[in-house]
Amino acid sequence: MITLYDNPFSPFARKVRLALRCKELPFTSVDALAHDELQSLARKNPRVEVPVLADGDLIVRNSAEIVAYLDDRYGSKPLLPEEPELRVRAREWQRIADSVMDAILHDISLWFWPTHQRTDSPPKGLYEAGKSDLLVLLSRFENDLLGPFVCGEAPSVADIAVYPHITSLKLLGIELDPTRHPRVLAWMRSMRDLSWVKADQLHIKEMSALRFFAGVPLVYEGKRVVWRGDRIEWLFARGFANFWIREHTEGRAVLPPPL
Ligand SMILES: N[C@@H](CCC(=O)N[C@@H](CS)C(=O)NCC(=O)O)C(=O)O
Repeated sequence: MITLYDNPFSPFARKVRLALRCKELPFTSVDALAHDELQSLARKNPRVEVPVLADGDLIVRNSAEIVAYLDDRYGSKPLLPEEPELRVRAREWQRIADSVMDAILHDISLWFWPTHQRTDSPPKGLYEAGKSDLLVLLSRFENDLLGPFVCGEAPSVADIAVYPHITSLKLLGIELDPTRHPRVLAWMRSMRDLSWVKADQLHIKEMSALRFFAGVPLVYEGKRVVWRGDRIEWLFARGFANFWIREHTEGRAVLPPPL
């Protein structure tokens, strides 16, 4: 029996749910970032991060390792292509999604989160720097798409890693442009047409309604933000180190436990 320590708003958890649904593996989802689940999550993952997958007694942490494990254990509908060149491409786009797209989107979106009641404004120029870097990545993605999916005819780990990030662009006011990004838009349609992507969209919709229904007390941390390395790296590289240091000094930015 598979249990996913999950969260409806985590792009990494979404990647794993998409892998499970693509492979038609039944699973139970636990919203592990909710207050009353955090201690239990900490026992499974010392970094207190989702996703974590429990397959019977086996615990697998970190989305890329979980998807690789699912491919190793459950061969049907492999998420890594056969050819070495395509495997390089699939892994590279997964890494770009996990470490660069995620970092930028995380850093510029704090003021948009329904779980955080921030009353301040983003540091001047942060949103613009994020938008400009995301547009560079989108152009690269546009030029690199091989077919309806990143590696050609079949979806791979690259598609399920990138998709959660691209779907969040609209919320941040970043629109895909039919003249600059026609192939990315076609790829979005190919993704949305997959029955297992549709099923997961429904899951997110239902969980959001449950979590943010008027009058329901907030089940997530509302003030402190856990900052992983990649997210700090992008912020510092773009000249916003002072913002992070102030956040940390004032107790709003915390780091994952080091071990
Ligand atoms: N490298 C990890 C990253 C996972 C990650 O950053 N998870 C975030 C949610 S998107 C998390 O659980 N953060 C802890 C928190 O927000 O309390 C993976 O790929 O699984």
